[in-house]
Amino acid sequence: MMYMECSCQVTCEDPDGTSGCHNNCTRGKTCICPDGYFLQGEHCVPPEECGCFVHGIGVIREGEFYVPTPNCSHICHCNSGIFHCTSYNCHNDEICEIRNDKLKCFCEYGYHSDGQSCIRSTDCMDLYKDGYIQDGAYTISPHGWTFSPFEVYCERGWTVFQRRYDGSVNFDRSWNDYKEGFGSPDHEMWLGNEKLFFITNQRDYELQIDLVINNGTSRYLKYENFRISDEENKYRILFLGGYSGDTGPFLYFISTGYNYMRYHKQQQFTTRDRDYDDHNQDNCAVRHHGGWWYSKCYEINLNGDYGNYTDVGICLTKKSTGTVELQCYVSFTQMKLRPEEYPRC
Ligand SMILES: [Ca+2]
Repeated sequence: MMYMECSCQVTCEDPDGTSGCHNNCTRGKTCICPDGYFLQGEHCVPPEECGCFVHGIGVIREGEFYVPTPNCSHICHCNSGIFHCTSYNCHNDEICEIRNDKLKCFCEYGYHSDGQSCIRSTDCMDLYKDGYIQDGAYTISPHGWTFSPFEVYCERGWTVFQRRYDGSVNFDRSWNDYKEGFGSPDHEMWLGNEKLFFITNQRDYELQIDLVINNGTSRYLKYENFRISDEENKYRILFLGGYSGDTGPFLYFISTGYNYMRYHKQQQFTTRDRDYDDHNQDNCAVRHHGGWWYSKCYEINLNGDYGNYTDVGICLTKKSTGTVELQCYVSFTQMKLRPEEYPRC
């Protein structure tokens, strides 16, 4: 063993060293095993000598398990440093496969486990409540959705449906593209109006818009009760409730009680090939190069030009003493949904 500053001690019971790290670090200098060795009792041993070592995987933590067979017919739990293997079978709604480098029975896509059985994942909050807390792409299937489950990006329980940060994805697209969605969950994307309709109509959702300005400052706009209609009603914004946010003086008139999205409430969606805006002479989506809930035309348009004006970024309108000007300083946008019943922090 070596005598050194506090470090994370890996043991056969705790191969990540998380508990040893915590304990040892409160005591300052201590004796720990050299790199590559695990503490077992009072001795340092190579990992192969730990009781719950698996070739190709490593040391399995005490209380954890691994599945040794490709068809998930057995499961082996590590108890008191020894594997105890029993027969194992995937249920009807489960499939045996490797996800995140781990082989086991997983719920089918669009479903998640509540510890007992597989239940439908209708949004990211369903997954988050059942322990899927890592940000990333997950598969959901909202109530009423009869097509294949689809991927969304989940961020601490929020379901993200729009994101832009470098202008690499073209947002000047057709009605059908906006209906189906485009881009990919962890990059620039529009989830799709049809999916958005099904998500927002299964319960009440709050809408949050995250913005980053060119200088790196993060801001947000939040609205209670956001819901859109179906395609027959042109994906109109049916509900848009109370506003809150921290846009402050940077977005000028926010501080006076005005909010951008309110201008778009009750508006139908317009794309370059379907004009449902309030502008008699023009199609706002053609003029501003992206589908949106235009009126005549917008006060916020997160799907419009990215970096085509003097400043780099997405444009918002700024009204001051009777004049209207564009300010194109938003470099990052994200639109996301969370059920209203989620407790406020
Ligand atoms: Ca028009």
